[in-house]
Amino acid sequence: MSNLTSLQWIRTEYQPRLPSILNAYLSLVPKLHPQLQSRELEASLKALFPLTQSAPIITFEKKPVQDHPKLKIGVVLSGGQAPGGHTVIAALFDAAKQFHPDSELIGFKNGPSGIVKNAFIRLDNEKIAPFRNQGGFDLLGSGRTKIETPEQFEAAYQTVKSHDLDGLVIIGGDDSNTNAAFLAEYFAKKESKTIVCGVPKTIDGDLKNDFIELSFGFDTASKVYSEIIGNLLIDAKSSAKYYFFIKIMGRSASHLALECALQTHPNLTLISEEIAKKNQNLHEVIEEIALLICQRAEEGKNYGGILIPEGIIEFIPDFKMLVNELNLILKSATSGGEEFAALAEQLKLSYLKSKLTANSFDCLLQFPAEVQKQLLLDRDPHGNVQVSKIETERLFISLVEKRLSDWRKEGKYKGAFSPQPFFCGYEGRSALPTNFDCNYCYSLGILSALIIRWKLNGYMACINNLAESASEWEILTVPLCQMIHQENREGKWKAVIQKSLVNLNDPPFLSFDQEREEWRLKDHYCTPGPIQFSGNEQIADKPPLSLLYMNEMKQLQK
Ligand code: FBP
Repeated sequence: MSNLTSLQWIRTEYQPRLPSILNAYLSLVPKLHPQLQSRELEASLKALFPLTQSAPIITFEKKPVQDHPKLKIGVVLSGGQAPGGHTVIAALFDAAKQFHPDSELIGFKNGPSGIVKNAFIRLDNEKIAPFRNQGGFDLLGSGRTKIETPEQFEAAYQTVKSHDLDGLVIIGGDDSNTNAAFLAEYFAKKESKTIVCGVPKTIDGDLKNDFIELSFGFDTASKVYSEIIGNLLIDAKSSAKYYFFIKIMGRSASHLALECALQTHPNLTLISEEIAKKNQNLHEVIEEIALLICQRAEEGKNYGGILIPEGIIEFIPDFKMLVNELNLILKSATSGGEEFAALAEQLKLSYLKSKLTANSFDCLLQFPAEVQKQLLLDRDPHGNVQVSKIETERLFISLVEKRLSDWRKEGKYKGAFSPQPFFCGYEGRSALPTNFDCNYCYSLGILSALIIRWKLNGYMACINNLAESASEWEILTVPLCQMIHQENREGKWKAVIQKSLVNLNDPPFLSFDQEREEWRLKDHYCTPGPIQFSGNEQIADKPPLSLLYMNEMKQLQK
């Protein structure tokens, strides 16, 4: 018996819209991009990518093509879920079969570790059909293993060789695509026939650069969160007694929080990148929230909504310092004698007092016991704190409560404060993808198949002009190493694809900045409502506002 609901079934039948140029993709052949040229890499990057460094930026043109070869393609879903991953896979399958009916697609299971361990499933129409345009990554599973050691690279090579793959498609974020660039170089060195192609995925929206306008999944996640936030804001106004402290997912960058703010107009939205720029410490951030609550109370409004980006703790200087110091202490404790882990609970704080700087220890002491525990326990495989597990919304509530109670004693605050924490997180990553994400992902899947068909090793599939309707979208493929730069991570230089943070000079932030004063005391709440899949195209196919604002700027610059 099927587990699909009626809506899910209907979505499996959705026919994604394609950029006009992709309608005839069987007659497309690569050509040098007429305007964009690869930049010359700096010496240290040239040394890392001797074989793939000078690849040009490519687009496609229509030309008669006699026939196409049979293709064997491997695909992997890497990192956090993002709505649309299954649609990329469905498109890859459809295009490979269109190129040649005997083409094959295999899926590596549970992320990049599936490539290393050669854990895979064969994908056919029957397996893919119920996953068309569905959320989540459950067709293959996902994982965060990085292919880093020489043994892992060799194992990956042996895997693709054993399957005689023409191409390997890595659907992932900045780290996974950095990995894809290195795998492409490794396979080239081995003179492997397998070419590697990247697809830009992450709800966080931070895989963005001169060539990538947006990663897939951002649109759906922001719409899922905006629906919830809009509802909460109207609830706050209706009962007039709650303050919702809403944490918005996004490991580092605040793109999702900013998009949701533009969609719903909460009373206050913290933007991590702005906090870092102003060098605001935790005390100042808490003061800003408490002041808002105080001013609203003076107008008789003891309710409201505040958005907090998930990654904020890494942008508030004193908080960041504490987290960095804890990361170092806990890392050495686990790789060394597991000193810290072995300590009895009641001794842990005094141990930390002896190791942390005085400022960091004071910072830790301000936090509720539960948040202290979260900061101390959970580390990701790279030894860093897992920001999605820190309940910043509760932490902020508790610190704001303290500040308001001090002000109450001083006679500065007379309101009622009844806070409610809320986390907009995992539910956004596996929702049914919007039409925008379905159209975008199907186009990305077809472009990836073209990249493999024409043996373009080490390329990222890029679709641009996304603010316009799908038929107007443009396609190009860019060498992954063009997106890589050297970054200082914990004192060591690493070649990585840069995470794109919110740019405070770009139109999405500027228009938020222009309007936010109005949203503080007056209630300009908006309810975007649930995602629409049909009906008025202005609603059902609407791209994210951030994209529309960026596009307005580009149009003006033309
Ligand atoms: P990706 O960058 O891999 O797409 O993942 C993003 C994300 O959803 C973040 O927003 C969040 O902080 C993190 O994953 C949560 O990771 P986990 O699934 O390991 O809890």
